[in-house]
Amino acid sequence: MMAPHPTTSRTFEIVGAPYDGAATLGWPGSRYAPARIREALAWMTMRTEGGKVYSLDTGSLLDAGTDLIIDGGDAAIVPHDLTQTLDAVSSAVSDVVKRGRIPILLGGDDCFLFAGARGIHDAVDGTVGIVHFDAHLDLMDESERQGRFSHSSGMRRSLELERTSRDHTIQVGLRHFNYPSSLQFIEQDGPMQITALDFIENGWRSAVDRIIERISGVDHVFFSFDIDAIDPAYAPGAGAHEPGGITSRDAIEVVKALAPYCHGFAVTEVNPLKDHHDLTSNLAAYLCYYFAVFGSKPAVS
Ligand SMILES: [Mn+2]
Repeated sequence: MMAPHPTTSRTFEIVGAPYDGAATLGWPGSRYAPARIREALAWMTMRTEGGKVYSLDTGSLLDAGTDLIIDGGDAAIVPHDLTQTLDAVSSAVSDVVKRGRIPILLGGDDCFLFAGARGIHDAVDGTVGIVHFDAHLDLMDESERQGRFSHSSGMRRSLELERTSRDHTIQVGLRHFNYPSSLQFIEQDGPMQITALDFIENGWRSAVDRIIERISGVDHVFFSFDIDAIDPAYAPGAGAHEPGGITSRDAIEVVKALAPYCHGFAVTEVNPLKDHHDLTSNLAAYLCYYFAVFGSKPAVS
């Protein structure tokens, strides 16, 4: 796989999207997540000394200078207008990419799967693949209740972007039940899938291998993580509770392994109103921090 950038180290920039107006099913509350995740992230970044952090997982010092993660603030969301909000978030993500940085998008509900994918897509030439962790398909086309843009249609809308490569796109963590019409779409035009059951039976290493194989050859990779991919026992602060998900350790290992291949990251649907003692915001912050620390050097082919 091509090294994503000519530089040897990469800088990450946070884009906050404190908006949950597209959570037309499930619970609202993810508008409060960016602030909580930032607060939790400060607990992690304080351990940097001389531009390094001691990784207990690897037993080594890793680069984590003060410029590893820059907080670019919140996108100029327009709470009463979903279209303007999606445009503002896509534009903020595009601006980060054009500055040569890797966006870390903090939702907000999962409508930002699409806004994030479009932001990267519109800022780069070449093909874009999407790694989408979620309990849900997000393949809704259009419905009377949810319209065309919502937290249930982000993958469907992302696949419609001109240079999104379905063949380099994969959904992971799926479980339970969905509409029969979704199966029809998946069989005809859908991305590859690793269900939560498959992930748990075969382990995170198998999932990582299959994801890397899937994204090999694409020019840019957007990694979007709906927190409900993780079991509610580990991540109770979500937009819906879907038991039978992956563990927090699984999620961390996947993020560590995939980060060097990715050109953007998003964590969506963290819901402080359903959380217990910020467990989920804290986990989301760790996913962002692992993404930056382990993704600070691009993958080399
Ligand atoms: Mn979901």
